[in-house]
Amino acid sequence: MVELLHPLLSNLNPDTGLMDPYDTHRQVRLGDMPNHYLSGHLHGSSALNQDTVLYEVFELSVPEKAGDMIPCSTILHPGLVGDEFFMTKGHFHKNREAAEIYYCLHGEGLLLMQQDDECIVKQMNQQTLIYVPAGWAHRSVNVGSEDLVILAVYPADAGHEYGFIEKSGFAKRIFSNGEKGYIVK
Ligand code: M6P
Ligand code: ZN
Repeated sequence: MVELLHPLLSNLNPDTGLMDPYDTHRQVRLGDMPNHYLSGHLHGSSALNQDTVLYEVFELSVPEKAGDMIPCSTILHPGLVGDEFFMTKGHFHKNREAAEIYYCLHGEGLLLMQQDDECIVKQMNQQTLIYVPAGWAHRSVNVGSEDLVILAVYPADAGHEYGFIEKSGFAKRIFSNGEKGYIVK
């Protein structure tokens, strides 16, 4: 017999990204990303340390089966590792047929999407909606001075595959231009 899920309700604050209630809250720290930034970790007089929280994800738990969808908020804090802006790890979906919807609620960011040799960079500001088609790896980057807050919705059976990106990165990286802007390289 198919077990029906009951409707779920949460309050998602568009400015802070906090969800109430939520089922899971994940904090990703600099120490969790040893291979993602070009400059490595800690150098110079950086105020960062291994425990610095770069981003947080609040999620409602949904059974990981086809047909269901997972709603989550991401709060990507502002900052730099070396001269690269704080970013998410980035991932493919294990299920390459699973797409994803991003809706930016607050802040200024970029969404990198990559498939084979193609890497596309789209700007995200409050109210930007981006459809990430199936098969494209995706990574968010905060290029602003405030938290970047995103609502993402994706198929519950999508799964996250981090290995390829951790090893090979994205074809484009986002650096500070030393003032308030960014450079794509
Ligand atoms: C978005 C969604 C989540 C993802 C999160 C952080 O909220 O895409 O599925 O977990 O960003 O990104 P990552 O998993 O790449 O660290
Ligand atoms: Zn995803």
